[in-house]
Amino acid sequence: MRKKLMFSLSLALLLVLTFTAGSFAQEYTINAGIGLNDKSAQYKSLEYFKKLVEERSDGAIEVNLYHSSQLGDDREMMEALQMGTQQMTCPSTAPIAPFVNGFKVFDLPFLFPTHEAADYVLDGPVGQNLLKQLEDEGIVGLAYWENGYRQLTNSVTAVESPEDVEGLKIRTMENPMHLAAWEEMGANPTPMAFGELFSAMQQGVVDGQENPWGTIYLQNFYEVQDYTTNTGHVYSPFVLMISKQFYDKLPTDLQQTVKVAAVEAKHHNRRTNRAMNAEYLEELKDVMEVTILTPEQKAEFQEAVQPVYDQFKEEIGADLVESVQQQVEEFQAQQ
Ligand code: KDG
Repeated sequence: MRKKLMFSLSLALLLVLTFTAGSFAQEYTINAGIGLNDKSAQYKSLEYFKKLVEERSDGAIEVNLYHSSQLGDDREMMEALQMGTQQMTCPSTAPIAPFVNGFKVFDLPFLFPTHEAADYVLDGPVGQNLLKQLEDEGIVGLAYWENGYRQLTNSVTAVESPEDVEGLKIRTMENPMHLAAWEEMGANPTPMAFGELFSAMQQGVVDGQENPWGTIYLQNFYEVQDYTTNTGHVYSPFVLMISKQFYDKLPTDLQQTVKVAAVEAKHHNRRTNRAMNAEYLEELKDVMEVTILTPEQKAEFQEAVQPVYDQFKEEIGADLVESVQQQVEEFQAQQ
């Protein structure tokens, strides 16, 4: 009798344990999509994020990764986050500007002199305040990751000065300041989603584009572009973001798990991305004609795009532009 009771109790315990474990397993699914491919630093850091979140949530959160615009372009994915049909994405700040106007500030040309100055501003009050503003749009901004300094490529000519850019058809991200900067240099810019870019270059719809070295190499742009120049005309941050609808449904401890992992993966991302950009510039020297500008030549580009500041200062908000510039100066002074 006693044996029978013990057996029934053990069975009941087993059932309870199985049920509880089952109910914790994979309760939430994060589908995360990006435009770059699975060799990018962005994807590698998402893999790192996935590992952290799945381990620390004991499998309660499953993270599925989609690269190469499989879930859509940056704008479409942000809209999906708003609707709650996709949970996570990581666009450049440029296509975020139509959602939160203040994000325009980071795409001003030659704003950040160094990676570290960018980190200082993005991780500081101005950057964090802009992330917060995404919440009114149904999106939670988790952390700034890094796309990096953008460099020009084209299939027509070696570019050493803004005059060489004259008349080139350049694809830009969907952002008015990127368009304006290339117009100031005399190019013929056209906005386009990232997923359409390779074939547009292949078919000669555009002559060139601009992206960090890692992207130029890993997306095989050198197959359809002969020339590249280290214009470094803009530092492009990424924002790792999650659907507010989804995030609000997570219990507080799991929200914390996601948030902490996003920030840890930010460090992984900045480190990996910087190493990759340096490494792939060297690789590109074997497959493209690489022009490295002297500081004087670079200054000519900087001067050519200066009117963009006056053109957009009011639209962005003069206070915001000035506070970013002040913080950059503050950082430089501490060095
Ligand atoms: O995954 C990020 C891409 O979708 C995109 O933001 C990359 O810099 C980019 C571009 O040129 O569109």
